[in-house]
Amino acid sequence: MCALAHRQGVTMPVAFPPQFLWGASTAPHQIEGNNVNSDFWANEGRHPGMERSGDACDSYHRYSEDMQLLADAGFNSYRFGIEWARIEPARGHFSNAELAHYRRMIDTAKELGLEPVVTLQHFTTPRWFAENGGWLADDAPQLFGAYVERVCSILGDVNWVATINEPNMLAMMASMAQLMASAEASDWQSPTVEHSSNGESESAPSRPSVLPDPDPAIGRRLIAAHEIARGTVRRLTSAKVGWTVANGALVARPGCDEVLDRVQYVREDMYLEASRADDFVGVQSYSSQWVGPDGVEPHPPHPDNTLVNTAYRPDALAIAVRHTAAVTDGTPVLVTENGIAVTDDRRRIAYTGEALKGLAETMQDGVDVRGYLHWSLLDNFEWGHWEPTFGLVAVDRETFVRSPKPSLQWLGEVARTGKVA
Ligand code: IFM
Repeated sequence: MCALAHRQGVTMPVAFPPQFLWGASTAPHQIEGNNVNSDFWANEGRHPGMERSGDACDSYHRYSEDMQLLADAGFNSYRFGIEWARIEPARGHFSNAELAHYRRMIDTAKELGLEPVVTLQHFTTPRWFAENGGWLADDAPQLFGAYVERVCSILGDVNWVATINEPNMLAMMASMAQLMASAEASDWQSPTVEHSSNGESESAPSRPSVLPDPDPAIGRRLIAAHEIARGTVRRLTSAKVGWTVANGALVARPGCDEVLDRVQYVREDMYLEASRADDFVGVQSYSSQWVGPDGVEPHPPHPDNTLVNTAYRPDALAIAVRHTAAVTDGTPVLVTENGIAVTDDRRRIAYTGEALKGLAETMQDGVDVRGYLHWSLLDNFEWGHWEPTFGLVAVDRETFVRSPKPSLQWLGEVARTGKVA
């Protein structure tokens, strides 16, 4: 698979291959609404500054409208998640009605010509699982495995399954939860909103440092859970199976290579190494950060910073893809998230165009990239905040009316033609 055709020494224009997956990604808790049996729902509103998900985008009921928008614009894929807290709202009690709901979503995607990329766990777990000790409980991998086994009953003809979304962020969220618990009255710190800014966000307060490292003990537990789930998906379906890893596109300052290696191992590489035996690895990248003598440096304040206080770095995707390919020893890459939280949609188009050109260059250099799924289809619940808008489509949170932004048509055109203008 190569993005660039070479004929008799002549370089043809950059183009993505015809079978390339073009889509957008979502996560159940962020768009469905009323995920009342989940651990995140139970904690919403507990901290000053933390907003509730509530009805979210009501995609639980409006998923076909959402998928239709994608299909009409020219995309051929949709990544969405199955919510464990709905499938197994009480330990050992599995809901056939909810399994049927997600099966209808798979059918709808297929009918519309959208290849479903299905995530089995995206940050949230059932409340009972959290009360059982969460991912650190001895039986956590087996409990996840039991859920995955049930879900496989509806995945027979699904070709792409991601077991766990951003296990490294999940493990980092556990470190953050400990910090938050020791400062109960402190302002809510979303795991996906960086601390420092003077960019677009006026409501995000300045905070002193970068996000904490993921807890490696939880990381090892998640790897065990992933391996059980991978085996189950392979046994019961014919899907390609992998997981999706958050990639900070970290770059060493001169003389700081050893610090980078140390930091990158605990933040990313232990999870990427676990992808070596997978059928694909999901790359999720938004921005890039320097690593100096003291570790990861905060995003520098800059007027171009995004609504989640990250630097405007469309080159991050190519850095992330190259690093992932190197650490996984060539596991096929699916870009499962890339995007930008901005109010000005022209900046989303500019950012995505640059990111895609960088992605094409990685493919010219031989990286096996199978698709690009933009984060996100809809403006959605950004883990305690509604202000950061990542969507190709705006959503009125009172009426749930969807309003496509110009970026939806623009990226749909890229999908249809395989070319970035
Ligand atoms: O919204 C999140 C998503 O849930 C996981 N990856 C990063 C996104 C943007 O912050």
